[in-house]
Amino acid sequence: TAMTIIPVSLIGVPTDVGAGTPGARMGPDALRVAGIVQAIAHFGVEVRDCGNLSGPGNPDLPAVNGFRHMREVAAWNRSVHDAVHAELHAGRLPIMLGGDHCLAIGSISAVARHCRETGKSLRVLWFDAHADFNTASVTPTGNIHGMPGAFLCGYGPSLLTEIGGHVPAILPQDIRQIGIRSVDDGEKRFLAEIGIEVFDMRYVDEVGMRETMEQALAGVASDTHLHVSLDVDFLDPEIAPGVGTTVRGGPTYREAQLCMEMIADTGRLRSLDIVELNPALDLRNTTAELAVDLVESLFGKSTLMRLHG
Ligand code: EXY
Ligand code: MN
Ligand code: MN
Ligand code: MN
Repeated sequence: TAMTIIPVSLIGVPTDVGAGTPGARMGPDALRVAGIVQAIAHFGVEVRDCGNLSGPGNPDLPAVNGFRHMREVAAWNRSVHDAVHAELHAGRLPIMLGGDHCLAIGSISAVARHCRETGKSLRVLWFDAHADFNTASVTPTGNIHGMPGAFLCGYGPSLLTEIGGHVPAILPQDIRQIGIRSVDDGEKRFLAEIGIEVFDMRYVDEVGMRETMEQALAGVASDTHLHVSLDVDFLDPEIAPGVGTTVRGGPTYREAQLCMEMIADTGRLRSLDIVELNPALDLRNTTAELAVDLVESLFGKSTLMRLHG
């Protein structure tokens, strides 16, 4: 199996301007306290903690034209885009320490731009309880962390769709969503209309996580840049209480580990978002520690030296 030997850069993104419940701004430090640097360095990978990006605070304002905090979200994501693009250029593997899921607008648009420049194909694995594909006209909340998928596919105001310099940043066929179990009505229609491949919890229940991940990874090749966007609300709230938008019926500890182990086996992981961790809602930092466990598996923790096969 291919182990990742690419040097890693940790980028703290202490935003919660895209979320309905504040607290994710404390996520980056909770992940550091849970030992994310040491956990990755353990595998012989060079790790640089770039510290936290800065951006606007959370003004906690109501929605305007269907969006809460659009300008603040755009400001954060311009910084995220530039930081991610710079690390990819330097040949490094950027890991976003979030922060709410709006940060995927900047990270994935930078990844897509880099793929365009280097002739790589892109596969985004979106692990989440939610689809995050709302638009201004259908969102029930105006919270932008429920919309990044739509902006990345080119649907939305130019302030948020043009951050990577190319509209759309990505195509629906670049994405696979895993673990989904809470989708709004208008969002459901939109997902079907543009053809997003969704492996929802019903599907995981019916075919199992191994088959689900084999399908989600199908077509990943030696020229593929694999981006993982890991929303910790993907996990069952019994094991991951430290998130603002829990939804019952998520993957177990082992199902989630299997996802990460199968990604490690591809050797194609090149960028990662860890988002929506809310330390104000966590119990003794257990959700942060769980996220670090999953990162260890992404870097090959569970890979044994096999005698056969
Ligand atoms: N679909 C709901 C909304 O748009 O408000 C909830 C979105 C939660 C988004 C979290 C981060 O994944
Ligand atoms: Mn570039
Ligand atoms: Mn979510
Ligand atoms: Mn999300």
